[in-house]
Amino acid sequence: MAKTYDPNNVFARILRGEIPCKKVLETEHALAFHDINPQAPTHILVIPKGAYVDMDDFSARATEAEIAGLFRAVGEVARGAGAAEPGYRILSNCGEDANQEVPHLHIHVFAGRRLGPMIT
Ligand code: D5M
Repeated sequence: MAKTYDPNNVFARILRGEIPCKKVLETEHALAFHDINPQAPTHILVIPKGAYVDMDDFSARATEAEIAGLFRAVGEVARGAGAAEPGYRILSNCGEDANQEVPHLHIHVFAGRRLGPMIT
Protein backbone atom coordinates (compact mmCIF):
# COMPACT_ATOMS: atom_id res chain seq x y z
CA MET A 1 0.00 0.00 0.00
CA ALA A 2 1.28 3.47 -0.89
CA LYS A 3 2.40 5.58 2.05
CA THR A 4 0.52 8.80 2.69
CA TYR A 5 2.67 11.92 2.43
CA ASP A 6 2.16 14.56 5.13
CA PRO A 7 2.46 17.92 3.32
CA ASN A 8 3.13 19.69 6.61
CA ASN A 9 6.25 17.75 7.59
CA VAL A 10 9.24 19.95 8.40
CA PHE A 11 11.11 19.29 5.14
CA ALA A 12 8.03 20.06 3.05
CA ARG A 13 7.86 23.37 4.91
CA ILE A 14 11.55 24.03 4.21
CA LEU A 15 10.92 23.31 0.50
CA ARG A 16 8.05 25.84 0.50
CA GLY A 17 10.29 28.43 2.18
CA GLU A 18 8.08 28.54 5.28
CA ILE A 19 10.97 27.79 7.61
CA PRO A 20 14.65 28.59 7.01
CA CYS A 21 17.50 26.20 6.37
CA LYS A 22 21.26 26.53 5.91
CA LYS A 23 21.29 25.71 2.22
CA VAL A 24 24.27 23.91 0.67
CA LEU A 25 22.98 23.14 -2.82
CA GLU A 26 19.78 23.50 -4.81
CA THR A 27 19.11 21.87 -8.17
CA GLU A 28 16.00 21.18 -10.24
CA HIS A 29 15.23 18.01 -8.30
CA ALA A 30 17.06 18.28 -4.97
CA LEU A 31 17.82 20.52 -2.01
CA ALA A 32 20.71 20.05 0.42
CA PHE A 33 21.05 21.79 3.78
CA HIS A 34 22.87 21.39 7.09
CA ASP A 35 21.27 19.13 9.68
CA ILE A 36 19.98 21.11 12.67
CA ASN A 37 21.46 18.55 15.07
CA PRO A 38 24.79 17.54 13.50
CA GLN A 39 26.27 14.17 14.39
CA ALA A 40 29.61 14.88 12.66
CA PRO A 41 31.60 18.03 11.70
CA THR A 42 29.88 17.81 8.32
CA HIS A 43 26.28 16.58 8.47
CA ILE A 44 24.18 17.53 5.47
CA LEU A 45 20.74 16.32 4.42
CA VAL A 46 19.90 15.91 0.75
CA ILE A 47 16.21 15.69 -0.13
CA PRO A 48 14.20 15.35 -3.32
CA LYS A 49 11.90 18.25 -4.15
CA GLY A 50 9.07 15.85 -4.88
CA ALA A 51 6.71 14.58 -2.18
CA TYR A 52 8.18 11.19 -1.22
CA VAL A 53 7.94 9.69 2.26
CA ASP A 54 11.04 7.50 2.18
CA MET A 55 13.23 5.34 -0.03
CA ASP A 56 10.44 2.77 -0.52
CA ASP A 57 8.14 5.44 -1.85
CA PHE A 58 10.82 7.21 -3.91
CA SER A 59 12.18 4.08 -5.58
CA ALA A 60 8.64 3.01 -6.50
CA ARG A 61 7.23 6.29 -7.80
CA ALA A 62 9.97 8.77 -8.71
CA THR A 63 10.89 9.48 -12.32
CA GLU A 64 14.30 8.56 -13.72
CA ALA A 65 15.14 12.27 -13.78
CA GLU A 66 14.23 12.67 -10.10
CA ILE A 67 16.27 9.62 -9.11
CA ALA A 68 19.28 10.77 -11.11
CA GLY A 69 18.84 14.30 -9.80
CA LEU A 70 18.82 13.23 -6.16
CA PHE A 71 21.86 10.97 -6.40
CA ARG A 72 23.86 13.46 -8.49
CA ALA A 73 23.17 16.00 -5.75
CA VAL A 74 24.28 13.56 -3.03
CA GLY A 75 27.56 13.01 -4.89
CA GLU A 76 28.10 16.70 -5.45
CA VAL A 77 27.43 17.53 -1.81
CA ALA A 78 29.80 14.84 -0.57
CA ARG A 79 32.56 16.04 -2.91
CA GLY A 80 31.83 19.72 -2.24
CA ALA A 81 32.11 19.21 1.49
CA GLY A 82 35.66 18.09 0.87
CA ALA A 83 34.43 14.77 2.11
CA ALA A 84 35.46 12.46 -0.68
CA GLU A 85 38.88 12.07 0.90
CA PRO A 86 39.52 10.52 3.32
CA GLY A 87 35.89 9.42 3.23
CA TYR A 88 32.28 9.96 4.13
CA ARG A 89 29.11 8.01 4.93
CA ILE A 90 25.66 8.29 3.41
CA LEU A 91 22.61 6.90 5.18
CA SER A 92 18.84 7.01 4.89
CA ASN A 93 16.46 5.85 7.58
CA CYS A 94 13.24 4.27 6.34
CA GLY A 95 10.29 3.74 8.64
CA GLU A 96 9.72 2.95 12.26
CA ASP A 97 12.39 0.31 12.85
CA ALA A 98 15.02 2.70 11.48
CA ASN A 99 13.74 5.57 13.68
CA GLN A 100 12.91 7.81 10.74
CA GLU A 101 11.80 11.08 12.33
CA VAL A 102 10.91 13.22 9.33
CA PRO A 103 8.55 11.61 6.79
CA HIS A 104 10.12 13.15 3.69
CA LEU A 105 12.95 11.14 2.11
CA HIS A 106 16.36 12.44 3.17
CA ILE A 107 19.88 11.19 2.64
CA HIS A 108 22.31 12.00 5.47
CA VAL A 109 25.90 12.84 4.45
CA PHE A 110 28.37 12.53 7.34
CA ALA A 111 32.04 13.52 7.12
CA GLY A 112 34.86 15.37 8.79
CA ARG A 113 35.91 12.88 11.42
CA ARG A 114 36.73 9.22 11.74
CA LEU A 115 33.29 7.62 11.75
CA GLY A 116 32.50 4.69 14.00
CA PRO A 117 31.55 1.25 12.79
CA MET A 118 28.22 0.83 11.07
CA ILE A 119 25.30 1.01 13.52
CA THR A 120 22.77 -1.80 13.20
O1 D5M B 1 16.62 12.30 10.66
C1 D5M B 1 15.96 13.52 10.67
C2 D5M B 1 17.00 14.59 10.77
O2 D5M B 1 16.40 15.84 10.45
C3 D5M B 1 17.63 14.75 12.16
O3 D5M B 1 19.04 14.49 12.04
C4 D5M B 1 17.37 16.21 12.53
C5 D5M B 1 17.04 16.85 11.21
N1 D5M B 1 16.17 17.99 11.26
C6 D5M B 1 14.94 18.08 11.83
N2 D5M B 1 14.41 19.30 11.65
C7 D5M B 1 15.33 20.01 10.92
C8 D5M B 1 15.38 21.33 10.40
N3 D5M B 1 14.38 22.21 10.59
N4 D5M B 1 16.48 21.71 9.71
C9 D5M B 1 17.50 20.84 9.52
N5 D5M B 1 17.52 19.58 9.98
C10 D5M B 1 16.44 19.17 10.67
P1 D5M B 1 15.88 10.88 10.59
O4 D5M B 1 16.70 10.09 9.62
O5 D5M B 1 14.47 11.13 10.12
O6 D5M B 1 15.94 10.34 11.99
